[in-house]
Amino acid sequence: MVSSEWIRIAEPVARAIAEGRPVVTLESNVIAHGLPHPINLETARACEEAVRQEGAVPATIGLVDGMPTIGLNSKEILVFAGGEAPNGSQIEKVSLSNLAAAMLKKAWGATTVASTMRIALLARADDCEQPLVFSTGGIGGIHRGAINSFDASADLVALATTRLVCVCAGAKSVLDLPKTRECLETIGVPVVGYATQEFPAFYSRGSGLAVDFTVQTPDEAARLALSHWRMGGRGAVMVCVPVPDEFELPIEQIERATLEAIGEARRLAISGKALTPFLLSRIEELTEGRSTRTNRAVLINNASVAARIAAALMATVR
Ligand code: PSU
Ligand code: MN
Repeated sequence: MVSSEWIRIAEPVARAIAEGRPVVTLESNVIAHGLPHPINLETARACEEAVRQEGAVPATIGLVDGMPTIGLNSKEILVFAGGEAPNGSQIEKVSLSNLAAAMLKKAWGATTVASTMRIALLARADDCEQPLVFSTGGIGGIHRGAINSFDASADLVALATTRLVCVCAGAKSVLDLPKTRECLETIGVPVVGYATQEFPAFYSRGSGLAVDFTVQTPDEAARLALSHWRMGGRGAVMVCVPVPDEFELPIEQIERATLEAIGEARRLAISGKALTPFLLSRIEELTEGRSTRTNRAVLINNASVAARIAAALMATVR
């Protein structure tokens, strides 16, 4: 374990980076707050395994006793999956605005797309430009009703400012996808379709919205990302991988569950940070677990594609 006063990097991760081998970073919020127990634990392990299968090193990121940790060990992942810190308190959802506070409080923090990506960049030495890859299910974005609530995920801010490849199945379909898509364009994030022309809708393969560019191989994705950064791009490149066919859920079915969950959230006055976890868990119940099965497949498939892109990036920059 490579540690400083404010960061811990697991040995295999530090070594891979020093030797220029591919690494895939993964978030912990989806483990603690995105999937039900015990599928969350099994999925977290399966994602790491998928990364290893493709010859890359997985690095799941979270806050352990306030310490940003790049490469959680299996005991730590078990704690995140249980949702409860060793002192008995609930594991907090940590994004950009509460990261520093969670560190000072020495909290166990489940990091979102935004905070995970930010911490991921700290895995490298100051002078190291090694390209990094991050993999998740669906990014956060502009919530439905944002016109009144102003609820837009800090994931968008992180995507605009964090230079790595973000592999995902588009944005979570509980969001306002057209507005999220517009926002990605505004902030200059290339939205790349992995063997698709459409911006995926997370549980479903298509949304009717277009991507900026379609790649067919990890190598093409790597070249697009490097070209974006060479032209001064300072943010992420989003590589959108549609859910594998056999796990796709019909968009009407998900939409029905989503509208019902959103209605309930409104009646219960659930908003802000609590909204996304609430919607995901209600949709899980309303679809009798089908959404979870699909979410799991998306996460594992994305981790595997991310590992191949990481390998292609390393081969290209070498
Ligand atoms: N996508 C999923 N499951 C999740 C999330 C996204 O399939 O649990 C989580 C991610 O951690 C993402 C967060 O960063 O939701 C966004 O939350 P918010 O909308 O509150 O920013
Ligand atoms: Mn929000």
